[in-house]
Amino acid sequence: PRTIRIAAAQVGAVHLNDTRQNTLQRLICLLEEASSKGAQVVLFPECTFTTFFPRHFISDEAELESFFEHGDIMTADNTRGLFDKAKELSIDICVGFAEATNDGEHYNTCVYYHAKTGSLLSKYRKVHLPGDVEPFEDPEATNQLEKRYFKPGDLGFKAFRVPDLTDATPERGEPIFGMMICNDRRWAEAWRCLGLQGIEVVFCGYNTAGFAPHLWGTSTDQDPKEADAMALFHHKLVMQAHSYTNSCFSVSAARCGWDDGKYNLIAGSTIVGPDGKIIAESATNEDEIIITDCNLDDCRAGKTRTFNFGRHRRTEHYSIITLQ
Ligand code: CDT
Repeated sequence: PRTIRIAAAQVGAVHLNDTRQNTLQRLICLLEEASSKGAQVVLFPECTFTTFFPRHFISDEAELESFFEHGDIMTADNTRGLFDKAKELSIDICVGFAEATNDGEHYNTCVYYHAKTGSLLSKYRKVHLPGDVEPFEDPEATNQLEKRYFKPGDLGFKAFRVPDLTDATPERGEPIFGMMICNDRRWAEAWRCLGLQGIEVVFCGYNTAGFAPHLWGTSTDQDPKEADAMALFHHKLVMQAHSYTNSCFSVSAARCGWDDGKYNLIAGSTIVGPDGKIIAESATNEDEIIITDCNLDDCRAGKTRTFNFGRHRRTEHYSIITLQ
């Protein structure tokens, strides 16, 4: 069988003043724990290496740049330790980070690192950037300034094959993986772009505010408990529904907990099967590994029957989706 042991590394609170070395060390510990449990691939969250800085209005350019990764993510001082450890343990990792390019552009990015070859097999830049360009007037509001700090991703939704994880069979080939980042998971279009490429596992790291009344705008968002439960419900709803309608596994990893004791991010890291059921789920809002075996052949039933795209889709009615 084409079975892969996949883990999500949930990362608890990361405060504004936490040192990068301390955060990096926590990520390495999580990777070691996943390795001791036999993981072959580990997903880390969105913007893994720092606190989720888009909640803050940062006007000082140098301070803002300090949250971004510059240069080669595999060898830069602030991030190298995780990639070196992945190589040492022979585990592939998918990890999110704030990317500053040599041309001075900024993206919300993740990469898939293939341990055996020590190389990046794929890079994805977040397409759906939530939030605003301008901060809220209320100084107490939690901002989501992704539209200010990042450019929309320019790499599309590209599935990719990953060697060395399973014994490839001639008729199925190597596993087909794809990546999205946080808000992307709410968009059926993102999933379908991957689904149409025969995706078998979708990886998605996230930072989702549990209580941020200015952001969500729903009737439940004034009560912190209700708001948190609703955000968690919507997270699971989209992961389960879209895994089902694209007949694929999905893995999600939260950056969660109370950053600075003040900003609540939901937990709820999950691994979902192609039938839409949750197979593994985090139990805390702290650093935690969830892990399970995924038999990719379980994707076949959906892909050949109910969601056989070639037989059942009616593309003549879908053109409205790509009109402006
Ligand atoms: N990081 C990220 O994309 N967070 C968003 C928050 C929504 S803003 C209302 C999310 O979709 O989870």
